[in-house]
Parts: sequence; structure tokens; C-alpha cells
Amino acid sequence: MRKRVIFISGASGEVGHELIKRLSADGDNHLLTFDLHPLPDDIRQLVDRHVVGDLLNQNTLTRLVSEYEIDVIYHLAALLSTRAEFTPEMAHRVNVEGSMTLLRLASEQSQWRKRPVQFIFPSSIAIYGMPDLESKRIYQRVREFEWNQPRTMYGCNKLYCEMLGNYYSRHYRQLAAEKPVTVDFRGVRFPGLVSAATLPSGGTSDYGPEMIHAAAKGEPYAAFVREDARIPFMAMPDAVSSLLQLAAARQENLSRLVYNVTSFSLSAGQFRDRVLAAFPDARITFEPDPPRQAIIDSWPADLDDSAARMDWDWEPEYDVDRAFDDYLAPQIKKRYQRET
Ligand code: AKB
Repeated sequence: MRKRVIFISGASGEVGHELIKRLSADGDNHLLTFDLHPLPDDIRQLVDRHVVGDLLNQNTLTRLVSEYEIDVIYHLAALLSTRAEFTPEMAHRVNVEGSMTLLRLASEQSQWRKRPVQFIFPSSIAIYGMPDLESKRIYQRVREFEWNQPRTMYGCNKLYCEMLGNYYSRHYRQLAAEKPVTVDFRGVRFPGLVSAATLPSGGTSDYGPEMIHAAAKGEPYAAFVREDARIPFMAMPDAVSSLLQLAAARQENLSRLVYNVTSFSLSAGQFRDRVLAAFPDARITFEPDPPRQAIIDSWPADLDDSAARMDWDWEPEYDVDRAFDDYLAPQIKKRYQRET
């Protein structure tokens, strides 16, 4: 008998950190985690098994499939937007071929167990491409089917993987004599995520979390964007709640496979003001880096998440006030007081 597990790729990253804490709270969940890196010490004991490996190494995954029956895959492994621009071909390999590898694995397991494997996929606002600041100003709250012209390799990768998910869910082997059991692919498009527990790496929305963590450490911070640069953000607990809520939703209620989710939109100047309210001595300046600023300018100022609210009762728990006053400020202060 193979052990039934929830498989998390990219488990050592920011979203994985919060997802593992939340999933492990339910003793019936058995977690098989996978990453290029070991799990951080504070969550290592929360999983049944952690595998340090490369998603592109087929042998590793073949061995795992022989030992485990996978009910759900949370595919978090990715090279984010800024890092992907320095190694675009590597980003394609990790973001697309890595996703293809897991979609094929999920498809094989769905056939074998005659029941769909759920594939939960974090997409991103990076799949959008506003052509200019005037369009970004006019078309503030963007719906899922609008402006799907990404400017970055990461955005291209995420949009293509959404389409692969649609194929594997709805059209896989559509000419075969016998209709196969297909994967149950579902995704959310995340805005910039802000965690109290971890710092991001390689993202272009990182100036938000970097700003508040630097303030808590008493370090000066020069944001690489203009003060007026505006994108949507979300507190990490809400990001993980959206993944869990979408996974739990009844499939018949879903009008689409990939949904916008968001919580609050702020300009970088407004983000600074929120950080100063919590850390009055913070030294925050703005030194725009034109190429990274151009990426941020191509992302929408806000997202229309009404489809998620309608189909699976999505609603953020942390609006901008709660995110800073009840989550980020108190927990980040506690984190760095512990470290001093
Ligand atoms: C990035 O900045 O690349 C990510 C994202 C918005 O998906 N944080």
C-alpha cells in the first residue's frame, strides 16, 4: 500500500513555510515536501518526509511515485520575476519544465488511482502586461481575461503553465478512445506577498517586504521603485488561506480554473507611510531602478477578484489596517527582538 500524502514542491520557500504550518495543524494531513534546499529548522518536524532534490531529475520523482499515493500537489517551486530575468532559459526550465514534470506525474497518478489528483498552482500578477502608465491608471481593477501580455519570462512561464493546467484538466488525450481520468488543476494569481516570518528573494514586488523587514532591523532601505509605483499586495496568511479555500471548493462551483485574489493596493509611498507608523525611526528612501520599475509599471494597480468571491467565497482576512497593525508590525517586531 502506498502512503497517501500531500506533495509540496518549493516547500522551503516563503509560501511553503506558511502552508506547511497550516496543513500540518490537521493531523490527518501527511506531508511529503520537496525542494532544492533543506526545510527551515522551525518547520522541519511538521512534515512526514522532506526530499532535497531537483524537480527536473526524473529518477527522484519516479522513486517517490512508487512509494506514495499523492492526493494533492501544491506546486510552489519557481524562479521569481527579477531572478528569472538574469537567467531566462533556466527560469523556463524550472518554471515550465518543472511544472510539466509534475503535471505528467499528477496525470499518471490520476489514471492509476482512477481519481483526479488535485494540482494547486500559484500564478501571479506577473501574467498581466499593462502597455503604459496611462492604461494602468485608466484600467485599475483588472479581470482575469484582460491584458494577458506578460513582459517578463516569469510572467510568460506562469501564463503558459495556467494553459497547461487547463489542457491537463479539460483536454488531455482528447482523441483517445477511452476518456482518461484527468487532473483537477486550480490556480490563483497572487499579488505581491508580504510575510512576517520570511523574506522573499528574487521577486520584483520584494521592495514591500524588504522595506518593513529593514525597518525592523534598524537598517536603512532604498526602494528600487518610484514613490508612486502602485501594485496589489496581500499578507501571507491570506495567500495560504486562498490556496486552501480553492482546494476545498466544490468543483461544480468553479466557473474558471485560475482566479485573481488580492487584499490591498498601495503605492510605494503609502507602503512607506505604513512602515513609518510602525517603525518611526525607519530610514526609507527611493532610488528607482528603471528596468525593475518598468516591470512594476506593467503590472496592474489592482485586481478584480469578484470571480473568486462569487465562486468559492474568497475574502481576505487581512485588509491593509489589519495586515500592518495585527500581523506585520507585531510579528516582525517579535521576530527581530528574538534575534537581538
Ligand atoms: C515577484 O515579484 O516576482 C512575485 C510575484 C508578484 O509573483 N512576488
